[in-house]
Amino acid sequence: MEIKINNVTVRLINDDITEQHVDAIVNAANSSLKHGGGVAGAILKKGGYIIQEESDEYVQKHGPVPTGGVTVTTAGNLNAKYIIHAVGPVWRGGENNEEEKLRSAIWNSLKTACKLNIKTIAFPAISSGIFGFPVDRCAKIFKEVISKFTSKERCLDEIRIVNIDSYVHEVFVKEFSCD
Ligand code: AR6
Repeated sequence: MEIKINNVTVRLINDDITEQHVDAIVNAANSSLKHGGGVAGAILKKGGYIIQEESDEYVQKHGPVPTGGVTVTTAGNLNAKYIIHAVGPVWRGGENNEEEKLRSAIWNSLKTACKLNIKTIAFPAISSGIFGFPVDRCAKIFKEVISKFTSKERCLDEIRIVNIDSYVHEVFVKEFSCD
């Protein structure tokens, strides 16, 4: 599915995010940047251990990345220039600012992409896997943040949201299809 939001192309793709050819791939990371399963595991497997090494160096120097925050490493063997590691919230029932923290993780990723002067970015559905964030709320928040961001900043040409799981993909398609 492809739509325009404030003149930016938004593409929803049912695929492995590590197969994308974009300037930056966003990782669904944890605060200690210990890349385990899900998207993080796939990025490490295909991108190479250099991504974990750079992540470890960052944490040693600056400490853990706060929830809602991001940091950047190179992308190793992936078809991208950068990995933007975004730390989404663990879902704990919704009363712990989870939605706000997910908004920050997406917003900070977009802001970082603009600072890096890049044009295309691919997002996973941050927090909606191992971290248990409800998929429909996650899709709503993505749409809301992308709309708000692109109404202010014109730096990006294309934003992709890529999910390997066809159910999650369909939930996003439904959300982005309605006004
Ligand atoms: N490509 C595209 N989407 C994927 C892929 C892939 N290769 N793999 C999973 N998804 P998750 P989180 C989807 O668990 O919930 C790791 O251990 C998946 O269907 O990767 O933020 C980290 O190190 C789901 O919709 O991220 C953290 O500790 C979405 O991507 C923790 O998991 C996000 O799932 C982060 O958990």
